[in-house]
Amino acid sequence: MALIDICIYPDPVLRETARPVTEVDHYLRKLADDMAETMYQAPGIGLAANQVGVPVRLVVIDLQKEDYEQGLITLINPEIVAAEGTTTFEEGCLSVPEFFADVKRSEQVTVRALDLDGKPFEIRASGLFAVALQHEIDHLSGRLFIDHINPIKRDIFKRRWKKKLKQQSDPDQP
Ligand code: K1U
Ligand code: ZN
Repeated sequence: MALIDICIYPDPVLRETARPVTEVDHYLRKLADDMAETMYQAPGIGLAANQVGVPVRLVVIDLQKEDYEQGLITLINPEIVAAEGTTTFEEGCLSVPEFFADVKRSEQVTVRALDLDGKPFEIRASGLFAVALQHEIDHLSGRLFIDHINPIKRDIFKRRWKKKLKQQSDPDQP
């Protein structure tokens, strides 16, 4: 297994629509393994392939540390096939480090996907599991959690982010 660099906002790959997986082969399994290791090391509870610079429809999630029964789950070509209710959760993103904001999403979702053997499966999730699934599936459409926050907060975020990036590239600037 190997660690992969996580792409940071505003990297354009984060805005790409990921292409569907057509073959579950050795390369895809290796990418899923490396993504899981990268997610654990970050640490995070999920990771989408766009975030490691590969725009394909592949997601890993592990919520065991958050007291969920659900351990590592790999989802290939995931699709939300049903959604119910609404919930608000303070989200973060490994591609937007150190920024957190409340996001309103569906409270329960049913997701259909393929596993690493290419076999279809369906999961019904609620709470943080449902939030994480929606957050990761959004990544595959080039959508970030900051796209869901109110426009005033988003403008403040964008201004602060620009300043932070400028400071990182030229630490002597005031
Ligand atoms: O996609 C990502 O960037 C991963 C992201 C997933 C996520 C977090 C919170 C709500 C929805 C989706 C993260 O894992 S950010 C890190 C984080 O929230 C966390 C890290 C360790 C333990 C618990 C949470
Ligand atoms: Zn994210």
